Amino acid sequence: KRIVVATGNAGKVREIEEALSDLNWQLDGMGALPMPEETGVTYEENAAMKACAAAITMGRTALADDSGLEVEALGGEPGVYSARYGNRPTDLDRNMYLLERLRGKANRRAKFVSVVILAYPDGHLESYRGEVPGVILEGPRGEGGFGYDPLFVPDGETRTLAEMSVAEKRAISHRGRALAALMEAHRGGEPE
Ligand code: ITT
Repeated sequence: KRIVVATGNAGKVREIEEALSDLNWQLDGMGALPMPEETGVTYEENAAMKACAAAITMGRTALADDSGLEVEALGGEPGVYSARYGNRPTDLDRNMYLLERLRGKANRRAKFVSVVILAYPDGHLESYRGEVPGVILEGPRGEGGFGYDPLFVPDGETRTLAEMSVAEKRAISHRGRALAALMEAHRGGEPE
């Protein structure tokens, strides 16, 4: 009934709290808990490392998300390296870098991927994955969301993820889908 949300990303916290609000779980932040270095080469590895580190340190069930943007014309980059793409320090710098890398490329197709892992204190893990396909614009639109949201229009939509409310983004996004699968698995149940 109480879980630690193991992320230092305020945008993720907002989306996770909104998505899981129907579950009867108390979601706690990490406080000053340091996050492990993300040395994995898959979302699953990195999400498991973050969730396990928090579960072990806090002695409680922990939830972590590892996610990224995979751009076709860039061979799937930045993928698991999305948070530090081009060594650029801010979301804005990384968005500009992505636009530079895509300049002149006709294929603007991309997808977001999210892997959400619940780690229990006994070492048991549950893993959920969600994806959303779409296209990268030539410039940013919208003030909401975080990361690459201002550049990304999901298939079937006209607005970027940054032009949507948290609830609208949740209904179609990679993280929303992963969290919906988690909710489905826990309907009526408790995490510990
Ligand atoms: P934590 O590890 O503390 O959770 P982080 O931001 O470092 O936070 P990741 O390592 O999973 O998280 O990196 C994911 C990056 O991918 C994130 O920083 C964004 O640049 C991008 N990203 C992931 N989900 C996104 C979303 O919903 N909208 C926009 N960009 C997203």
